[in-house]
Amino acid sequence: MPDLTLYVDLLSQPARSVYIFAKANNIPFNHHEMWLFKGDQLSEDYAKVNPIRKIPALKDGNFMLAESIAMLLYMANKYKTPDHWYPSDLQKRARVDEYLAWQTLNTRYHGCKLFWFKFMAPFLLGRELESKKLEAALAEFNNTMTNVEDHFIRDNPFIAGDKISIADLVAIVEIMQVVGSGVDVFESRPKLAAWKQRVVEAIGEELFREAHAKILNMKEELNIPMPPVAKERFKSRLAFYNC
Ligand SMILES: N[C@@H](CCC(=O)N[C@@H](CS)C(=O)NCC(=O)O)C(=O)O
Repeated sequence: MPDLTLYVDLLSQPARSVYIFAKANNIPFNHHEMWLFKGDQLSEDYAKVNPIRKIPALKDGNFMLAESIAMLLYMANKYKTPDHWYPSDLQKRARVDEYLAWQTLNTRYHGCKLFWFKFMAPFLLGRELESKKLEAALAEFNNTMTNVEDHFIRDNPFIAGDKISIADLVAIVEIMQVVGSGVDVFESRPKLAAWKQRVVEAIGEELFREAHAKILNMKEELNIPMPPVAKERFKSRLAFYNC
């Protein structure tokens, strides 16, 4: 059995990034399936792996790690993955670092907010959110996508230049979360759509499809009863996004 275990639910965008990275690089790992909507992240057993109780988590022997970006860099370093994922070239690496620093309060935050507005909040509250709120969240996300195109992709095939890096992987899983909530992000953005196609080809179409099957089929998830403890946990997040 491999030493490395990844605790993932492919509904989660950070979980998809570590899963895709490990698979695309043929890194051997135990796939520990977690179920966010059932509240697996709240169990005492999981708290021993990740006391922050968020998904994903990485365990390598006795070493435990939270935070997907740290996991991606750990795997890139430990398994000496091809240089393009986290380039040794100073300025290319700085481009990757720039996106990884920026995305937290931009693609990740605004993408998650839209996902919560379009999907989680109606499910938890039993009603749609006011259209004004939705429009504002959509505008913020659109502004973020313009920054991704104009500042991060520019005229390059990928964020760090000619080849895919961790930055592209983190960006695509974040954007696909919004696609999963029913927004056609690529429709009026040919530059972003062309970049997405290059990212999918670099990752491999089959792996990309497999990793995104769950998020692109979100409605199925809602047919599974959510235990009260998980429902309360998610309801407590509504205020974070100002739903
Ligand atoms: N910054 C963390 C975010 C982890 C995170 O927020 N995970 C969410 C799913 S996307 C989660 O576990 N939520 C469940 C909960 O809060 O109970 C990372 O990149 O790993």
